[in-house]
Formats: sequence, C-alpha cells, structure tokens
Amino acid sequence: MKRFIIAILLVAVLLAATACSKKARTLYVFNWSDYIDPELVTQFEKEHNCKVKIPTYDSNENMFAKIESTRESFDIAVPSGDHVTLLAQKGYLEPLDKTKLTHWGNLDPKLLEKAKSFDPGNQYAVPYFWGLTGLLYNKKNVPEEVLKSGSWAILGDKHFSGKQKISMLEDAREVVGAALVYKGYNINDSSPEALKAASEALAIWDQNVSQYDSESYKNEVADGTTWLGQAYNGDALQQMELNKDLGFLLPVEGTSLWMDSMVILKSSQNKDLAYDFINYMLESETAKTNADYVKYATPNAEATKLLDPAFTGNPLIYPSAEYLDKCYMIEFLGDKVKAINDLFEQIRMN
Ligand code: SPD
Repeated sequence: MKRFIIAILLVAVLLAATACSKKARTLYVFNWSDYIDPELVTQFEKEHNCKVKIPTYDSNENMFAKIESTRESFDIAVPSGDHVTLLAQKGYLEPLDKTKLTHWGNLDPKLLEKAKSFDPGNQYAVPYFWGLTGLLYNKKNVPEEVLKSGSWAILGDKHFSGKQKISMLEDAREVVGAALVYKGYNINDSSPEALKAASEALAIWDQNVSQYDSESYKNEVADGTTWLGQAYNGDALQQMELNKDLGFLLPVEGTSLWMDSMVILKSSQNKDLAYDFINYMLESETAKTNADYVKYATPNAEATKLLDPAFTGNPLIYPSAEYLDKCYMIEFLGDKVKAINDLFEQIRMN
C-alpha cells in the first residue's frame, strides 16, 4: 500500500512538472502594430500548445531602443532592412538555420536577392512584407483640386494653412526622406546640400502638421480630426476598407520602399518555437491569409499565386515597375543617420 501511495505521488509530481514546463512555452513576437492576422496566431497556439504574445511598436527606433534595454524579453522581432543591419552589427541576431525552415523555398528568389543589400547572404532575416509610404486622406476634407498634383507638395498646400490638420509619421527616415525625394534627392543622401533642400520643404510642411505620429492618425483621418496623414500603404488600405471616404496616393515624385523581416534574437529562450513560428508564417496558405489581412505585399512567391488578382493587381500594393524605379529602399547609413535624425528633431521640436 505504501509503495502504491508513493507511486501515485511520483506520478502527480511528474504531471505537475510537465504542466509547468508547458506553461513556460510562451513565444514573444515583437512586431509592428496591425501587422499580423490574430486568427493565425490563435491557430499556431493551438497547433503548438503554446502562448504567443505580440507586444507592438510603431517605429524601428522604438523597437531598437527596447531591444537594447530588454533583449531577453523577445524571441522574434520584425525590423525593416536598415535595422536588420544595425541589429546584426550589434550582435543581437541569431544566424538562421535554414534546415529548420522547410518553407524557406516559398520566398521569391528575386526579393531574397534584394534582401541581401541589408542582410548579406540572407543570414539573419526572413522577409515578411514589403511596402511603400504615401498619403492617406479623407475625401470629405480634402477636395480633388488639392490632390490632383499627386505631389508631396500637397503637404504645403494653402488648403491646410492655419488648420493644423496634417500628420506625418514618427519616423525620421520617412519624414526627411519624403522631403529629400520631393526635392529630387536620393532618400539615403545625408549630405549638407541635400539636407538643406529637405529642411526647406519640411519647414513649409511643418506649419500644417499637427503631430508626428504613426498610430493615432489612422483613426483620426477616418473620423476627420486629421484630414491627411503620411502613411504606410497597408495601414492606409486597412483603414480604406472600413471607410469609403478615405483615399491613398503614392506621390508622383516617388517614395520610400522598405522590406520588414522576421529575425530571431540571439537571447531568445525559445529558439525551437521561434523557428516553428517563422516556418508557419512561411507556409503559402498562412502567408496568403496574412497578406489579405494586413494588406501589404508579400515576398512569398507561393502565397502570391493564391492571392486574388484584385489584390496583386492593386497598384497601391504592387505599383508598376515604372513607379518603383522612382522609389528608394531605405538603407543603413551608419553614423551618417545622425544628420537625418537631428534634422527631424529640429523640425518637430520647433
Ligand atoms: N503597421 C505596419 C507598419 C509597417 C511599417 N514598416 C516599416 C516602415 C519603415 N519605414
């Protein structure tokens, strides 16, 4: 009898220990806001008997600062190309073991080639989405007449004078980048001449800008508190689906082009689960469903084949080759980025 009780106690201890170790399986995916279909996350949790937490950020700079201060808190992050380079240079990223990514082959080889510009040898980054930045507007507040030039100059239009009804992103590379492209410079040009030209445009636009913000403008353009906001294309299209008064344009001069990628943090405590999650996001059906939800262009060639032609034919998601020729990938600039950041601070603080 005594032996029987001891056996039962042992089984109970073992069961409790297993339950505890299962409880510990929580994956932290540090992601941009509005950048993943929550139903896909729930499905992954069920399939892998784990919890996935998705803390969010609204700029690469905020993501980087948080990772620098609390690295061990995250397993996966989703930086843009220039910040993949920065994180890799700082030694924060885990080199990918591609044998664990059985769906890696679904990625478009041409886009993987492009990703080598920020991640030589595709060593760390699994392309997630790519996109462009433009202007989201409410047709009730911004007449056709004001929009017809299709230019970044709309930000300085007299229609907005004294009204403070414009928002721009809280993103130095995007804000200064828009002014650089408008003035005919490469978005990665940080020379004094280029930044002087950009600052002239920014000084004019800033008079109409009420806030530099990457989140609240989305609802505000929808409810008319803000009339027009600089916006990432997918975020704008998500809002347009909810509100037929909204429109989005990609400025005629060209704009920024960026690719965000999933990376595994070297300090991750759940590397196997992180690989499972990334591999799951690479499945063609998952990637297709995710693209449909977030409304960004997927670098997953197999998923692209499954998307509705109305999606892949939408020039606000997949612009023409001619338009893309006028766009600039935001590149890692090393110390040179300081001049761009300083100009942004100067404009937004004045
Ligand atoms: N809500 C998702 C936003 C994704 C933005 N991607 C990167 C922009 C880089 N400037």
